[in-house]
Amino acid sequence: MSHDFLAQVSAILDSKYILIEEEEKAPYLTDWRKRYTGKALAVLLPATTEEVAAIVKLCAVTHTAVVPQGGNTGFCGGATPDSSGKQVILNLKRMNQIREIDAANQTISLEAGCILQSIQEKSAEKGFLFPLSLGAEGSCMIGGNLATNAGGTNVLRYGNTRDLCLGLEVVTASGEIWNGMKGLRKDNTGYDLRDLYIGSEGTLGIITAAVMKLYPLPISQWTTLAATQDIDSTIALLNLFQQRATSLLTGFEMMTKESLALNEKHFPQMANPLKENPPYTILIELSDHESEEHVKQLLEVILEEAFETGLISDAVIASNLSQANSFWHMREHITLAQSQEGANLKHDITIPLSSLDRFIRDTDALIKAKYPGVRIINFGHLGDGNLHYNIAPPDGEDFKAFNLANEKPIHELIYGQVELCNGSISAEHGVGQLKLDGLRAHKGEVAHELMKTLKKALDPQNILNPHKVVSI
Ligand code: FAD
Ligand code: 2HG
Ligand code: ZN
Repeated sequence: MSHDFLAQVSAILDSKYILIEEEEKAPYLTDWRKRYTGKALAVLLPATTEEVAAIVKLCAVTHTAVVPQGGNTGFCGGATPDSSGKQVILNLKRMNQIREIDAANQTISLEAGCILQSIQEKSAEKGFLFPLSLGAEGSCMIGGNLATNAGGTNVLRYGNTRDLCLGLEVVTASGEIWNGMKGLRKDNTGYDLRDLYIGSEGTLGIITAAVMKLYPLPISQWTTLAATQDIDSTIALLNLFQQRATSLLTGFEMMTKESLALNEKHFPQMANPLKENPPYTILIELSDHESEEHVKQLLEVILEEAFETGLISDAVIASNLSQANSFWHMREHITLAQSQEGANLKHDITIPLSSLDRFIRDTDALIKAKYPGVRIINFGHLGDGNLHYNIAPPDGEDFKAFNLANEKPIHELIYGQVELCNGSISAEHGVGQLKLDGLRAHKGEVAHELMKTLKKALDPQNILNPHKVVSI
């Protein structure tokens, strides 16, 4: 069967785009965190939608499972094949053309393999903002962003990837091409297929192209770091900014003292500019389409009010772009500092803002009581109620042994608290293979069964990224 597949796929792709040697395949077989390594019959590199369709048709005929892959920066092992060596990876990096920037419609039509940063740059050249922004933007691809419904640092103002998408082109499990490339802001013609494919992590179809929204470029951006002493004043600070700055508030990120201490350990040049690394450091960004002065004055007035009411004890406003960038780098480097430290246990969760204080207080207390000395590396997109509530073993303890013994009960404890607060066990990173069991346990019976029904209907042979998200 596998020889059949390889023989037939060479009629679709030039042999240099069919990787079968171990050393050629290796870079595609392990995820970014090096948590999962799989095997693959081949890594396929198509350049057109028609090639993708022909490959998936062949997969359907030969019952070959296919694992779609973009930049391979995902955190849930969704783009890593299993260990059978029978699955093929379909990496879309050669599909990297921008098809059109429609200035009047404020949209960009582009192929799935476009790298996020290059989309931002190309949009800016035409005077537009493409607001999706995340730490992996130099290598993740829009197809992967759509497949995971990625979030990032601008969700507060512009929404997540789903909110930015107007149309899709998808290759279905039988190898047909669905052309939904419409740049419409209204289209109520029955079930929303676009929304079904977004966030489906390659389990329902292969996204080959998309129409995404563009926005006017802001003319001025002001970034500040502010110190808070506890989570209650942090939420109150967010509410103050939401009330006073309304839609000019484009970023509200939270970093705990422990997160920034870890950063400083691995990247000493990234020391917190606030005095004495406070319990919570908040990165706030305002963006404006009016004058520089307007937004700066607004920021100063709000910070003054926050000082006077005791919500913050210290603040630094970035005086230029390079200082603003250094604040953002500090925030983005926490993930890198964690991976240098060791394989921490990640919990990408959302909690309603009104329950965040309870969640943090209760969960911190439970974790500290049960696992004395563990490090809680808690940071995230606070404006969205999205915490990266990550756990590392006590300083000096072996990560591997700690994780082996404690991973499951720690996940259970944290996800139990998430459930008590009516939150979600995956805010923005998706499910992949990492949270397959978690989804089964926490999504709710009815929702889980409906998801399985959809999977069976759209991929009856179970060839699209099997055993990711849901198992059927
Ligand atoms: P991949 O990792 O290649 O794939 C992810 C999933 O999508 C897999 O299940 C894969 O099978 C599927 N897939 C990929 N392409 C397609 C396609 N064309 N059609 C169908 N399915 C497809 N994520 C956030 O949400 N917010 C963040 O702030 C954030 N920050 C990060 C910072 C760092 C340093 C890193 C390394 C990662 C971060 N991530 C973040 C996670 C990751 O970057 C996102 O999940 C991103 O959207 C994945 O894109 P990718 O192209 O790398 O996809
Ligand atoms: C971020 O917000 C990413 O920086 C990564 O989503 C989070 O490392 C993490 O857990
Ligand atoms: Zn994040």
